[in-house]
Amino acid sequence: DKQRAILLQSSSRFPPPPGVKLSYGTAGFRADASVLQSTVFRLGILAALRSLKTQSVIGLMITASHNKISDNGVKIADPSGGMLSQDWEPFADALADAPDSQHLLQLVDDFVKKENIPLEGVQSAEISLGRDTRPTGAVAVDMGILTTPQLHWMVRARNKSMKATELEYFEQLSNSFRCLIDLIPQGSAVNKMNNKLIVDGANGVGGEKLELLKKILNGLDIEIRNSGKQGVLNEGVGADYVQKEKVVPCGFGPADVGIRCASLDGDADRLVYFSVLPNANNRIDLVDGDKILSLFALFIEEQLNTLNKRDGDTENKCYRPTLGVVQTAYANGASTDYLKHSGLEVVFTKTGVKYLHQKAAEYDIGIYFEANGHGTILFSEGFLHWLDGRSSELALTSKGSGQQKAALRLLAVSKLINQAVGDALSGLLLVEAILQHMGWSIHRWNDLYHDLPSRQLKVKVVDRTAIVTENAETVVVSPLGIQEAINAETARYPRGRCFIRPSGTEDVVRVYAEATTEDAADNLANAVAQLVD
Ligand code: 16G
Ligand code: ZN
Repeated sequence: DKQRAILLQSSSRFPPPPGVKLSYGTAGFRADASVLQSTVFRLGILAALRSLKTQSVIGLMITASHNKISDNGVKIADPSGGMLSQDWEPFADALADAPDSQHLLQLVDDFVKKENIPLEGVQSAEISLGRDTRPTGAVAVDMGILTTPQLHWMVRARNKSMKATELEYFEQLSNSFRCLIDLIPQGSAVNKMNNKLIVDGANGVGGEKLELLKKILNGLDIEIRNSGKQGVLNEGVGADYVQKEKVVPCGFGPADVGIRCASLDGDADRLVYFSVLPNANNRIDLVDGDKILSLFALFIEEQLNTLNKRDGDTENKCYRPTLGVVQTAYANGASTDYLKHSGLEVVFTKTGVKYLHQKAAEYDIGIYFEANGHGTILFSEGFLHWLDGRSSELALTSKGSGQQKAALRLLAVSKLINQAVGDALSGLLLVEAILQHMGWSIHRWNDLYHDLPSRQLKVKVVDRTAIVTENAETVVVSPLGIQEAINAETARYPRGRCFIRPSGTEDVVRVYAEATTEDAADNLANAVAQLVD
């Protein structure tokens, strides 16, 4: 009863703003920061209940990622470090929408009963709280300013009884990066002249953290721009801007032609690379998430092949782990063709990290990326266990062999790459290590395949939920007739591909079109946008 009274009293201090209905979408709750107070308070309650239910540490991250500075958002990290289990999302929606404290209390009471959540006599709830650099993110007791992936990483580490401070995070990244660099075959080091990397920090938390990480890194020449001291978060900078507009971010220009550049988003869970085109009015060659995915897949395949090379006489301890690549409909068709031609298994899910992550977790090694630059590589416990054993064995029987090195590389990748969510900082280090390993420039990497021209549009509609899709958002099933019209339009273009979907983060319907020329992609997108209007 005392707890009930406290809940009633404290929640009445944060009444929901009238007329605002929020839902726990693709990336948690996200809206203009001014309407989020009660939502954040209420999601705090959910986090505590989730912690009690799972008897684990739960994460709460305050960020609106690449969205404008006046927005904010809040989302939960589950014990694994992944996204909140989807079967709790309806409860999150109900909590956020409860009209007053009484209803809120009732909801909590019912849910505690239904889910059988232990409230007393056991371990108390523990929440790790993180925030990005937004001015509206201030909270009393927290883990301080973090990137979103750092918070997810820490939650995961805590629940594995590992140390989980920022220092451990940085050390794990720099040690495993060092390990990959030390394992580079002699003679393939990239020309030192081309070794420089310039990073756009989106005026957010990622640039600040990279400055810290850089201090303990060897073997990388990084210059960081837009690290938040002057410019405005995500304004004319950052991975979302660079990927969508295909121009240089603020602070970059003609002087950077020929240099490898990368861009993070506002909370550093997205990463894209680019190079500035000469004499092209600040246009860039974009190296997006699909190409990062392709680079990772290629490297992993190479290591697996080396590891499993038959060495003649001995009975080989071969273990073919399942390897899967996960994309969404936004993946450029040329990337999918390239991956399939390389013999990889490619599967598709709906847009949103939680869907890709879940799918990737079905493989021993699951690599996922959205074209926008969010992605990571997941390793199954079973495979890592086998790999550990195999690697120790090889250290005894054939130390220094190609096989042993391949095993060590895969182990290092599993430590470097964030197993909880896509992480721009760890992704960046892996890209850099692989480029050095291959001896590749950004141009050689970009030449793996050539993107088909594509166009994205958004259409404002009265009710975007009227559009219902299936098949990883590639087919509209309602309203009837639209898909037939899209098909007819698409058929007019060689290699045409087009789909529409309701956005999960904005009140719009998105249109994506792809074809063999810029004009064709534009025309197809425009024609289909008309159908939606
Ligand atoms: C969110 C998602 C991102 C997705 C984007 C699509 C997470 C952490 N982020 O930013 O994966 O690409 O939404 O936005 O899940 P849209 O639904 O508005 O197109
Ligand atoms: Zn983000």
